[in-house]
Amino acid sequence: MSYVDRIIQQVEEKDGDEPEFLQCVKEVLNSLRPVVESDEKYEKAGILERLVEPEKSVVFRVPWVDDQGRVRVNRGYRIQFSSSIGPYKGGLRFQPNVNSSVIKFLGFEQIFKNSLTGMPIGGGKGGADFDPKGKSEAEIMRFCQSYMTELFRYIGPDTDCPAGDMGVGAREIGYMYGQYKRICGSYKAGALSGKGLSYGGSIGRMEATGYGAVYFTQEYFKTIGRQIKDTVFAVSGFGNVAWGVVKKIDELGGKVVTLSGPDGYIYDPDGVTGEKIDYMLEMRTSNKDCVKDYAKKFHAEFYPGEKPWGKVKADVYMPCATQNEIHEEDAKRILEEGHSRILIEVANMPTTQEAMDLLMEKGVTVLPSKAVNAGGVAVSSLEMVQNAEHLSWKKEEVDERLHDIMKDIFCNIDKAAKKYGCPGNYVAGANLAGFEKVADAMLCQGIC
Ligand code: 2IT
Repeated sequence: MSYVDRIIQQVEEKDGDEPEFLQCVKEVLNSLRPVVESDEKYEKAGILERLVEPEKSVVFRVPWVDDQGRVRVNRGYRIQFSSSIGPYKGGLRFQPNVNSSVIKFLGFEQIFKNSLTGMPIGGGKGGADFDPKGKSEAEIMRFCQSYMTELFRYIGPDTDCPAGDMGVGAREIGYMYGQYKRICGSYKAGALSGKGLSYGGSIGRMEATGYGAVYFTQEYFKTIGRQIKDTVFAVSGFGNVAWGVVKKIDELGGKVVTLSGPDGYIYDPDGVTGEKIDYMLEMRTSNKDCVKDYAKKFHAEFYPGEKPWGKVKADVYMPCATQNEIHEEDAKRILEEGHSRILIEVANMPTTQEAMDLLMEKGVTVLPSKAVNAGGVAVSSLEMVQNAEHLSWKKEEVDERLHDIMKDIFCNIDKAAKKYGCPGNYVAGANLAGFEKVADAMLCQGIC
């Protein structure tokens, strides 16, 4: 049995009850065959068996009191997956469907994504099965404070630096940072990123994931002679990531015609522009978790319970909502609709393996999320740099560095795909390029 097959089998046996984790381990390991099976040094050093096992993971109780005085308890997580190339780095997700499988898949992805940024950051992820929907401001603050009261002992500027993810934005980071500072008794700004601009945050962090995704898209477009301004995009989601994507596409003259939420999708053939973009932020902070209100306010079409894949005419599909939102039947519909041949993943792992295999087999170009959305964590890392320097950079400086990082990522994954004999397969290219640096660091540092 080959090295890759042996490790996949081992993960199936040990972690077979964690479907999302198993899904992303299989995707990554299968594409690493050309490198790990070409030289026995990887197997000798146990690189893969070490990579699939988190260095440390903590699960903890998060007790808090709701506005009615009732005691509530949620489950908190922090998985510190790999510190081979730097301190653990990765977001916190507050969502009811958070469990150890979801956090482990996100943490595993983060190892390779962070490596692709070229910054010295390891991989980690955390969160809680807390549902921000319908919670009051005071409840959110109490929850964040309680969460940090346990998390604080595991993080720090040189240890582990969490940031936001779904359900965790600037407001939540603010409450968590306040509690962290209080417990520590010192101002360690680099222990959290995504902070507000008045207390150590980086300008441009809020936009970074979305802007980075569009800069990345521009690099790919150069290879096929396309421009953002002549392109119609179908986007899903309406949160922070979708917002940044829509804002940058609009600025560059392109058109976004859909947004989605758990309640369905909206189709706005005039394009999401101007005040409609600002309204996306209002929808997120309202904690209602739906997009129907957009359709009402701006006279757009609303399709309850549906997703836009293959249902609207667009040149490019850009899932920005959550994992596994494009299933095999969506992929079939995209192929039948026949207009779009480009899928740009922005959410983490938005495509199921079956859908991905089908689309790629039929020649659809897939740009993988761990490369496309790396701009978010890249600017988080720039925030850590600014915090270490006790300085704040100007908008132009952050934006220029983000732009350069995204260009480099595209160039590196394209090169890796060619080097290992799968030109144009950006999914494999991203895994291979991300892996190279991490594996090299592991080989240098001995068995640890
Ligand atoms: O998925 C991601 O890369 C994030 N949620 C951002 C992580 C970070 O540390 O900025």
